[in-house]
Amino acid sequence: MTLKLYAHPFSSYCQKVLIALYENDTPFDYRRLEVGDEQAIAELEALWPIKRFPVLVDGERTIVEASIIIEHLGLEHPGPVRLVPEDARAALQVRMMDRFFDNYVSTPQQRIVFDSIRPAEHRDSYGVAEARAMLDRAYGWLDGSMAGRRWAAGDDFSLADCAAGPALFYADWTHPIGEGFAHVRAYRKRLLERPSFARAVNEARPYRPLFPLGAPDRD
Ligand SMILES: N[C@@H](CCC(=O)N[C@@H](CS)C(=O)NCC(=O)O)C(=O)O
Repeated sequence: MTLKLYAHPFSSYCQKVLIALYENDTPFDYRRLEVGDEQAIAELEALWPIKRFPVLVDGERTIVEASIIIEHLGLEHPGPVRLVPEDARAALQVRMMDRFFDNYVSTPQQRIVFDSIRPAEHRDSYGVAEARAMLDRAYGWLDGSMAGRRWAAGDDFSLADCAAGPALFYADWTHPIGEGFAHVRAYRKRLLERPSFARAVNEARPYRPLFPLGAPDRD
């Protein structure tokens, strides 16, 4: 049964799942949600009225939420790279770091970007300042955590690194990771060198003009 992924190459949560698929060379049909493709968007809405992506269709099942999709792939379509460890305690550490990147890096990053595309009279400068403060706290905590660590949860590339790649990629564009956070900067660089993430970043290159804050000329 072929997997079908509803996704957009420039979306951070879609890249998170693409990294997992590319890590294991898992075959899938890529249903691209291009801007203006009403048919693809209607299919997405029929599957998931919340209208957030990625969404994975596996036979009769529709799976939503990037982390859950990656967990599903590990259970139903495992490959040589295990992204969630079999050991329950090690898996908990991976899931904790995955939550950290979604909740405290991606969420404030998106809050800043979405604010920038609101009509001027609906902008929320207080909310944006809170989001920037959260990103600084997140960078600080992560810097200590990554000292002496190669990947987010230790020696092995995991679900948490799938989350970290796009989260730190766009967070740095949105609220630059200062030189004081050397371990975070080095980790972001390592992530960019990982072939699965490098491929996702390359596939998204043509969409950079869409970045509302203006994409920097790097990465
Ligand atoms: N919690 C969801 C978040 C998904 C999400 O926010 N996706 C964004 C793209 S990165 C989206 O669907 N944006 C469409 C919109 O905001 O209308 C997950 O982990 O998959």
